[in-house]
Amino acid sequence: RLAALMTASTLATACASDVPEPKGPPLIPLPASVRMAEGTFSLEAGARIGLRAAGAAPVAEELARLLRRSTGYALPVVRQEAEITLEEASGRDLGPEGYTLDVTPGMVRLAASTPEGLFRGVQTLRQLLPAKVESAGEQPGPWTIAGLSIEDRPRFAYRGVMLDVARHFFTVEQVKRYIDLAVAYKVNHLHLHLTDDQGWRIEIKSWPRLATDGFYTQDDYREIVRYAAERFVTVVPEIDTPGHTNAALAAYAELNCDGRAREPYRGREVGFSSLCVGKEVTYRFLDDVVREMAELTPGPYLNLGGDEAHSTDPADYEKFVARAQRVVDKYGKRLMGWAEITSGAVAQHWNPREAERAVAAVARGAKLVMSPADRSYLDMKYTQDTEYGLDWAGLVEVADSYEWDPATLLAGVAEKDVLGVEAPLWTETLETPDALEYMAYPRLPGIAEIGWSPSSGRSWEDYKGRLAGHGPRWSAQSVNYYRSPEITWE
Ligand code: TNX
Repeated sequence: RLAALMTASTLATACASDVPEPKGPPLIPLPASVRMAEGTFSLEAGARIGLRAAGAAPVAEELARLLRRSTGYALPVVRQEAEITLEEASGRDLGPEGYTLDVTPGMVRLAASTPEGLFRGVQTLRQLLPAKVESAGEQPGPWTIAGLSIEDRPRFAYRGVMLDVARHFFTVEQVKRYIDLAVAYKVNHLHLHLTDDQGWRIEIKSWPRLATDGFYTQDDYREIVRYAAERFVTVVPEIDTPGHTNAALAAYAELNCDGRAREPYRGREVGFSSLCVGKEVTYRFLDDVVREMAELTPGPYLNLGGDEAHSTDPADYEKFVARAQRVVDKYGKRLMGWAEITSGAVAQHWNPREAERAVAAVARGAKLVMSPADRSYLDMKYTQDTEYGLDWAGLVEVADSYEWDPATLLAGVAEKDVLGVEAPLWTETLETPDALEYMAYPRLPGIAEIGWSPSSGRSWEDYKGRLAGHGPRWSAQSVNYYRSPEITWE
């Protein structure tokens, strides 16, 4: 009997047993369960994509588009069982994002309870094919996949990336590429840090002077939201308040307590700006901004920041957040913020030196998104010599960013308190897509795996072997990734 049973945990410990088990495919994130099977599937020129699931035509078309580019095959999408079939899971609920994937010599069968589950499964299928499948131009075959059977679903519901488009602005096309690269790792939230001291990057129609230079019109923003939704990614907009607001304080004099407009700011300091908590105009401003952002946001969350409000009096801070919570409620959204926020449904743990804030948020009933700066901040330098980035939370090599668990990181925070994980990318030092990619790859896939895969199956030794196989995938897409010496790249 050649077929070997491998669960996530035996995959990781395969070499410890006497019987040599076949190495699993280098998938990231590691699926909940992988069983190798006999035989090999080969994608041939005459293959079709069979669609037998309601609402999943865009998913089938997206798969076809991807495979056509590199194989050059026609790959028509047909409404019957075919060589690659996408279907509704029969008789069982795999959850909103779960899927099964069976590869046999005659057929690839992907099944899920939702189109979203099929989309996540398509990402696994991509990674089972040779790296050249990611190329933009036609490549020679063969296009084979070893027989196997996967059953998979995520550990956490929220697996996010954050992009700071305030310190440096990134265009709609650049954000789309950032989304494209991240969804391959089953990321399902894009948190956009839209405003900060250095810039206000989203058009607000009722306060037209906020965004003047390098910003998204509301139509641009809708296009990002639409593009993300097509890939089952929820956009979480962040309007940082009451600190990190110099751009607004520069645009509108009346938002300052002294009524005098601030100078535009280009530096890297934090904590020097604050909305004027005592003025009613502040709440008209907040109401207008939250209303317009809520209208633009199909997802449940509105993030109002709340971090590093060092220039806001603590009592004023509490007052401000309480009113902000009411405004967000009024427009039917759930308040999200950094761990300092004293209200809200979701708080984000970020500062390793202030873990007690995250624990306090849990005590107030919030769920946590875990983004510890010394693990998941993609703007931290890898080594002293890294050309870009900051090091206030330390140097974060690939192993450092991978070897932690959201449910055991903080005393007083358990699995049930955790909504998920996020990898934020702050852009004080990053001006180009190449720089973004250099900091995000290869760390972002590790954070995505921490959010998706069962902790029992994860180990650095196993992960670094799988990660090595992703270098050629990034090369095929011209991703400017960091060739970490911790990895023996393929
Ligand atoms: C801390 S994380 C900040 C940001 C900086 C970042 C740089 C957080 C809530 N605040 O304003 O850009 O560090 O790593």
